[in-house]
Amino acid sequence: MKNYNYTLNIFVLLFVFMTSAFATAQEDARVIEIKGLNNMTYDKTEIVAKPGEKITVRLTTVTDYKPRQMSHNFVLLKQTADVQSFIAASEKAAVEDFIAPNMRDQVIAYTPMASGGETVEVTFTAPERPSKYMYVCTFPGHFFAGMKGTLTVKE
Ligand SMILES: [Cu+2]
Repeated sequence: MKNYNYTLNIFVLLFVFMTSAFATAQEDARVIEIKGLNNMTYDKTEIVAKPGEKITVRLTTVTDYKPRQMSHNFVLLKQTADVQSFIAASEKAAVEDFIAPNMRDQVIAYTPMASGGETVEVTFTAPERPSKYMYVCTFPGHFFAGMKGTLTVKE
């Protein structure tokens, strides 16, 4: 019985530690909710952040189509990114969840693909440099259908 209690205490301590660590990580990031829609757009195409602000983007895909027909992600690009090349390569990278492996250095942050009813998220630090940064969906055809938006960093 003594051993049992000891083990239980360890688990309780571990649980408390993990949940508090998780809560802290979530609390200091501002959550932006975005929906990926059936018509290949985001319902939010403008995000404004302070330099260095911690942001969580939470993307939910709203569609009745099958995952292979309609999924969305959120990919925030660096200003130096070659957008056309990145999109072209990533659309072909289905096995890598549509992020071209050799072009990850062009990305600030990205979520996995979310199919209908799924929610995915990514937490990142906004760039320090005030400017505009593009975010895109790399599911084939979606960028050219207009699935993009702008993160504006300003004081
Ligand atoms: Cu999409």
